[in-house]
Amino acid sequence: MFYTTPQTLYYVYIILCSDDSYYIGLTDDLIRRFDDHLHGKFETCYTFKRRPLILQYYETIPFLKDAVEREKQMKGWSRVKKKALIEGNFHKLQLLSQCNNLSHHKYKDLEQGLDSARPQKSSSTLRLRSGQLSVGILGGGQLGRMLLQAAADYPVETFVMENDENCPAAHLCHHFTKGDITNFDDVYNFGKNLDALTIEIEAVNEDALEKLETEGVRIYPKPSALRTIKNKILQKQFYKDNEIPTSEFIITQTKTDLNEHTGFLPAAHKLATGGYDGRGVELLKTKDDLNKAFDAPAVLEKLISIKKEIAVIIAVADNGENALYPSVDMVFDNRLNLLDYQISPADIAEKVLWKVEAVALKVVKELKSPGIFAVELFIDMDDNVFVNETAPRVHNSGHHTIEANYSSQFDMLWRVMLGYPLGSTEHILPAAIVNLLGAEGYNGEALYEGLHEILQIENVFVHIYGKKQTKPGRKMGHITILSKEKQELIHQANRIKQTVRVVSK
Ligand code: AIR
Repeated sequence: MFYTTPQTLYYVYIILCSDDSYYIGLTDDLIRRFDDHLHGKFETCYTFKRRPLILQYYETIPFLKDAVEREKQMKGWSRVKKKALIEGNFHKLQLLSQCNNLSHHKYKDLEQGLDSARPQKSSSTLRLRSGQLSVGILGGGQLGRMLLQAAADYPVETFVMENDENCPAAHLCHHFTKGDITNFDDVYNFGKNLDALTIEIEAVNEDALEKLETEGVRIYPKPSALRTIKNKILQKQFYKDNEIPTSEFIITQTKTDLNEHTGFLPAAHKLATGGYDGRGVELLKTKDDLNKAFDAPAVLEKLISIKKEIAVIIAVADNGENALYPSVDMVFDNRLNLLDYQISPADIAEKVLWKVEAVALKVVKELKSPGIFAVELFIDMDDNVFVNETAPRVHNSGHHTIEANYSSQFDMLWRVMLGYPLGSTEHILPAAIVNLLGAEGYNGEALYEGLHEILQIENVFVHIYGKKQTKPGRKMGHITILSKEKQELIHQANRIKQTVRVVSK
């Protein structure tokens, strides 16, 4: 019987930095290492600051001792000599070496390209070879769908996991995986061969994300930031610990806990985890509403007399650079507790705007994570600013940016995840959006009424999310209106609300 021991291969490589200098390194996994350089893993290493980097040359060397020797040797070479090696100009190299240092012949493997250096199991090799990073999205709803629409413009291979193969994002990605985003194994297996992962809903398994992060998958937002935000109790505590203004709150574990806090009403009772789109929030105005309270861990937030609700979307790049979108006025449907329509830029005095932006920026800075964040804030009657809540992902309050801003929130997240420069957040035109919610009394296969009529209006854009089933209050789409005139935006928003209906067959 003949046994072979798997041989570890070492790679001595040369990277060209953006300032035209060369960096020489040694690794046993060329692809992963190159990726680490590209995406700033070596924050202290000077190559990171000199991005973008180009892998220029590598040699495959079977023994570590030889590889270390070779690395040392090449590090001592002049720039001209490195260049000759990269260009395969062996005549010049020979002259420069005066024929005494030709070890490159022994290990040269240029003809076969990157393939020859492919570690057996690394699926990222192929992707790098084709110049495409692979990025996964956990969740396949409308936010994932709009993210994928923007991805089509970038060199990226997209992956989506969701438990419904007919979800809004399923048919716009390159690879769909049916799975449970709250399950550790499903999330881990989905993410382990990806370069980067993002979320489009907070209810994902963050333990798996944490493990993936330690294994080198880049996660947007960082699992630590997600953990803080995902749980409303931790989120409120985070604001308090970082002296970020937020409404007063009490933590409750069971429904009966509330009996001790009737003096705190009127308040909003928010489930610690799992709520979104108006679900998981109950307004408790008086003692009589206590039966509506949640019998699970939750926060009871004192109601503020609100003049305005504002949202600010902020993008944060891997290197900490950030970009703020103009703030957005959010108008709520109190009955459904859902966003009714929104206008951007918000109509607020400059000094209040300054406060809003400063507070929103502080939230994002303290979260210490790259990604896209939506900070929702209240302005009270005295122009005090309070953070309501933060979402560590693309958000409903940024949908107008698709048409109204140079770089949309979706475009921006790709720039962040793929390591490109941040885009411009400037407005092209002021905008309003109206959410299309499933009409009361209709459950079943969705039908859209009134689209023909409203599409006759100048600068109106329809976004239907492709959800098969409608139900009362479900977010089924949104419509964007652009106009220089604020009155025109409000007028058209109301017209659209009265004209378009999502019913069922
Ligand atoms: N979403 C996530 N958090 C808040 C919102 N609105 C989006 C995501 C998610 C979808 O809503 O895109 O996948 C779920 O919508 P639905 O109607 O299927 O519950």
